[in-house]
Order: sequence, then structure tokens, then C-alpha cells
Amino acid sequence: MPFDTDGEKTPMADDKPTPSELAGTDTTDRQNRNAKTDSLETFRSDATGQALTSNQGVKIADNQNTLKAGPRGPSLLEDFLMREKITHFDHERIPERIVHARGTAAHGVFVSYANHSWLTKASFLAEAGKETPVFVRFSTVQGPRGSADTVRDVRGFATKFYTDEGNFDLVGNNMPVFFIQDAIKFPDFVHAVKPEPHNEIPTGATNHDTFWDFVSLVPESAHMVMWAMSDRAIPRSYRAMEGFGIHTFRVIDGEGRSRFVKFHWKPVSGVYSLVWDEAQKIAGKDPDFHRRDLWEAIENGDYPEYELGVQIVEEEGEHKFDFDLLDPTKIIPEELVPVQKLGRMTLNRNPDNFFSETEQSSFHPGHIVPGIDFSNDPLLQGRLFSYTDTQISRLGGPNFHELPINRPVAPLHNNQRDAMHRMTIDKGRAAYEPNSIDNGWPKETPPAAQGGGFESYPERIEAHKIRQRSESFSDHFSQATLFWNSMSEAEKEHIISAYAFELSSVDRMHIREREVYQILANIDMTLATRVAEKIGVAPPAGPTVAPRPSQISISPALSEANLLSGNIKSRKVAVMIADGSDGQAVAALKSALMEEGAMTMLVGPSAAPVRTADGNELTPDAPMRGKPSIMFDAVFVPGGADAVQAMMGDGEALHYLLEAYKHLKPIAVLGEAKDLIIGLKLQPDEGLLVGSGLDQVKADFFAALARHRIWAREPRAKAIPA
Ligand code: HDD
Repeated sequence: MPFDTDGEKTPMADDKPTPSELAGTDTTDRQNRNAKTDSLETFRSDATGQALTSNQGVKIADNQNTLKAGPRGPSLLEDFLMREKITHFDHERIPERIVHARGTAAHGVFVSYANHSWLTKASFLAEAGKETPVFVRFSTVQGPRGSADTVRDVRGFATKFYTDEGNFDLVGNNMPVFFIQDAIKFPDFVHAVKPEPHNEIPTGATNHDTFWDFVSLVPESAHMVMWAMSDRAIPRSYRAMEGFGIHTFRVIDGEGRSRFVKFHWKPVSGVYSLVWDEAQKIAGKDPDFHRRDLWEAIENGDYPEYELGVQIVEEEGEHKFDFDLLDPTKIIPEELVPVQKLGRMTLNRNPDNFFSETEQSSFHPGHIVPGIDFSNDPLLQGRLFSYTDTQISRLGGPNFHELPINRPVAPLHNNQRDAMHRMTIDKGRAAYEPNSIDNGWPKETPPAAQGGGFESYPERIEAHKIRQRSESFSDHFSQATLFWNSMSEAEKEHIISAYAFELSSVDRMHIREREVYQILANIDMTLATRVAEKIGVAPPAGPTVAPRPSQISISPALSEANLLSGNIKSRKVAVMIADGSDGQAVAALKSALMEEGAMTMLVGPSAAPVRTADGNELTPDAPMRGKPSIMFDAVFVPGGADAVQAMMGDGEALHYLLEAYKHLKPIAVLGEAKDLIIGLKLQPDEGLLVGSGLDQVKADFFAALARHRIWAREPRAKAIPA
């Protein structure tokens, strides 16, 4: 009988698992199965009730002690169990992704709204109600695997559709444009944005000399940098952001007709963001903020949903815009070409194992299916090379497509063979084609309107082989200006503050000046002047590039102010409680919010239960310190004289409210809790609501929650020292 060091008996493999042990292992009986998650079942392993073994399946009798020459003697090399365990451990880490290293993912399903075969022969869009399994990975770009979620950065939004005609990967971002126009510049851009080479600072951020040196020298980045300095770079959650395929793609119908499209993901819960001070604080208090939100939403059955849409441009319309469709630094304004919704994606199942599924998932913009094809966007064309190449070093060879998460649900057969970590056992004698030994199998499938083999769109090309950028790619500022003009006043202030914050960290004065004079002055003079005065740079004299006429000057679809869902589903409200709180008001709020799909969390002075005014016990979900107001969308304080009295003398409780106020959140206080607002000298406004009972404040509180922030409060909130 093995004993551990305390002499306790360790459980044996033939001991039956207790019911509570079984309750803790939920991994295989999750709901929301689909063809892909079922295919993963073969690879899932559940150790409940099983013997501990070596990798060779030998049962282990003692996992506590190395084999030694006597209890105090040297360890013996022959201890194959110790050697196997340590060797495997020594090699547990694989290289992280060179970009987008920090990420998290979920399984889900895509459902087509209709038969879209008039647009594309892609089978996953061919029928109303057709379901296709998906796996989606969200990420930041700059930081390493362990960096914080809420940094100012672009977010990756990569979707793998496991269609019945093979995998289609839509590898996009939460911003519709990119920093550069040609893939050959990508290594330069990434070297500039990554932490500086001498001290590896900053992590997950762009407030450093090399980034601003590069972007101020590369005007094609101007439009994307505007997005990166906007609220889009600090999303409230992964389900509160849009996704974009960015490049113009082609879609091909059953008759071979091609159209250009841009892909969009529209979140059903609307688009809304953090505020900068909050984002920075969350990075310290909960670096896993976005990861946790996605995980918990799915575990709670509050499934994130996104609609897939396309902007469609007929072949004949390719040149009708004042920008080039092939230029990835340009959007097609939605006012010129509206987004047509094709279907809905629901993320409804968390992975069982982060490494096996999320970390080993590998996406590739070159994974397309019949009915979808590339355009000549030079950024897209370069990406088509990079993604397989990077997986070969990241995942150790060319067989990464065999990893369970990457395997298509469509059958796969070809004559590719061998290489590191081959898992498939190919039968047959002829690994070549044509062959007669295996009767010619596997055989080609001719293209067809449905179920056919892939055929590239036969675009006619007649050109000289040259290294040259098209003249039609030369306007770098019009759409940056369009973005600026489309922002609300609050959003404009945030953009000015973001540039000022970032450029203030740039040591070299000539880089600050170049960004203001050569870039910002060509976008908007107010923007340039306001930033200049905050970073110690003389105001610019004027633009250096003549503005170009633009088809539209404002695009409302670009402003988050117009992208809220109008409801409060999934919003989180902190309820501050202490001994003596009005428990009935707490219960009433909780059920009112639940009716609207929102949720509450009780925060107390500690994790210990409090006694309500009517003598009941309420257990906080977290102490205030563990769940500060930065983690919520709104704060509610019920009445109760004793509770309010205690909060008045508790710096943490006062800070809780001040911070929520500063971050422009809806706050509702009832009864005696009014004294907190008076004590803190806060002015009631459309989102700071005071009432004697819930009925009095409920409608305004919920309306403020749906608007997400009280922007009108922002000038006053600046005076708050939170
Ligand atoms: Fe990329 C990863 C998105 C340009 C080279 N990229 C990567 C991921 C996303 C994007 C979301 C993470 C996928 C995942 O979750 O595993 N990349 C984009 C978008 C771009 C873009 C939207 C422009 C429109 N990327 C781009 C260029 C190159 C790369 C121009 C190279 C020439 N990207 C890579 C890569 C990565 C990658 C090095 C790193 C890890 C990986 O591929 O799998 O190959």
C-alpha cells in the first residue's frame, strides 16, 4: 500500500470515485454537441476512476518517490517513470504565436438565414437553417501569451467553419482596415510594434518610440492608427465588438459568376467599450477579464451571438469608388454599400482543454471552400504564404492539420505522407496519382455548382512583372478623416487623449513632431492641434497633403454611439451590501434585471454573509476588493440606515462609488444611500439616480444601462480623484 510523506493512504485506482468527485468532472457530458465536437470525442480523455499510468500504459504504484539506492542514497538512472515524467514536462511549452499570442476560444454553431446560392455556391450558405460547426479564437495582437486582456490593441477574430465541403477560416480583426498595404512590410511593422529589443518594454502596448517611429514614417497606417486610438481598441468584452474580414474577397455562384465581398461580424449585443482609465486598472486587477467574461457567459448559457454579413460589389462596380477595393487600408462605407446579413453564429460551448483546442488551433486565410476565392489585395496574397509556414515551426511540422481541433469534418484523402507526428494510418500501396495499383484512388472531383472540386476563379491577368504600388493606393488620409468626422464628441475626446497618452511616452521629440505634422495635420487640424498642445509640440501650420474629394464625409455606422443594441441583456450590475441593507430591494432588483437578461453580483465588505435590515442572511458573491466597480456596467446601493452608515466610514465603499461615477457608469441609490451621494458631493444626473424605492428609479436606471455610459457626465467626472 503506497503512502505519501505524511503517512496517509493515497487512493487506489480500484477505489470507486465518489459522487462529488464525479460531479467535478463535467468535461464529456456538456450539451451543445455538433459534428465537430462529436469528432473530438474520440480524442477526449477522462481520468475519473482510472489508474495512474505511464505513457506506455503501465500502472504506477508510487508517484511520490524517485527510485533510489536506499532511502537516503543517490537516485537511479533506471527510473523510467521519473525520467518519462520529467522529460515530458521539460518539453511542455511550444512557441507562442508571433502575433496574436494572447487569446481564448469557444465552440459554436453557424446557422444560415437562407439559401444564398444566388451569391455563392459555398455549401454552408446554401440552405435556410443549415448548421455548420465553428471554432472561434479571439486575441490581442502585441502582447505575449500571459499578457493582460484589456490593453489598447487590435483584437483578432478568427473563425473556423467546419463546413461539409472543408474548412473555411475567416481570419479577421475587430477593425475593418490594416496598418500596411503590402505583406512584405509585415515583419517591419511587427518588429516596430513589439516590445523594444533592448529592454522588452512595453508589454501589450504601443506607447513607445519604435511603434510611433514606424507609423509616423508610413502614412498608409494613418487610418488604422485612428481606429487603434479609438474606443474600438478597448472593447468591453469579446461579445461587444464587431469582426471584419478586412480584405475584399470574391464569392462565386453555381454558374461561375463572381462578385466582390467584404465580410462583417455584427455582435447581437451591440458594440460598446471600456474607458481608458478602467481598461488600465482592469489589466492589473483581472488580466483575464475578457477571457473570463466569454467563459462565464457560455457556462451561464448566455451565449454570445454574431451575425455574419457581406457588402457585395458586382464585378462591373470594381472601380466605382474613390478608393481601391484591393487596398486593405480602406473600408467600403456602409452608407454606400449596406451589409446584408447571411446568418448567425452562436458560441455555446467552452473548450475542454485550453492547450489542445485553443492553443493548437491554427487558422489560415488561405483555407477557403468552393464558392469563395481571393482578390489580388497584396496584403491578403502575402498572408496566404505566412500562415502555414508559421504553424510548421509553432506546431512542429506539416501535420498540424491532423490535430483534433484542426481536422475538417469533411473527409480528407490525398497522397501527402509522413513527416513529424503523423497520426493517420494510410492504407493502400500507391501514394501518388495517377496510379493503377489502388485503382486511381483518391480521385479528382470536377468543379460543379454543388459538391464539386475547388476551382480558382479564372480572372484574366495581363501585366508586367514589377515591384510597384498602384497609384490607386496613394490616398492615405481621406478615410482617416472620414473616421474622425463620424465620431461623437465623446469619442473624439477619447481619440485626442489616446494620441496624447501614447505620444507622451515617446522619448524622441522628432517622432512626436513627425506624427503631428506629417500625419495628424493631414487628418484633421483640430485633432492635430489638440494633441500637439498636450505633448509639448508646437501647433502644426497646416496639412502637408492636399485633401481629396470624398464620396461621403460622415459614416454613422463607424460610431459606437450608433451601435448599441438598445437592451441590457448580459450587462452586469454590482449591488453593494453591508449589515443592515434593505434585502427586499436587493431581491427586487435582481429579479427585474434577470427578466431583461442582465445579472447582479452582490459585493460586501468581505466575503462573509451580512444580515439584512429584516434579519435575513445575504452572502456576498465577492468582497468589494475582489470585484471592484471596474468589472461591472453599473452599481446599485439599496437603502438601510446601518449599512449606509458603515459605508460612509469605509474608504473602499466610497472609492467603489467614486470610481463608478468617474467611469461614467449608471448608479442607483435608494433610501438612506442618498447620503453617500451627498457625502461624496456627487451631482445626480441622467445616470446617477436617487429614489426611495426601486420603482422610482428602475426605468431610468435600465435606460442608462442600455446607453452604457453617461457621456454628459464626462467633463464633471474629470474632477473626481478616483
Ligand atoms: Fe495575421 C495570426 C489576423 C495580416 C501573419 N493574424 C493572426 C491571427 C489573426 C490575424 C486573427 C490569429 C489567429 C489565431 O487566433 O490563431 N493578420 C490578421 C489580419 C490581417 C493580418 C486581419 C490583415 C488584414 N498576418 C497578416 C500579415 C501576415 C500575417 C500581412 C504576414 C505576412 N498572422 C500572421 C502569422 C500568424 C498570424 C505570423 C501568427 C500566428 C499564426 O499566424 O497562426 O502567420
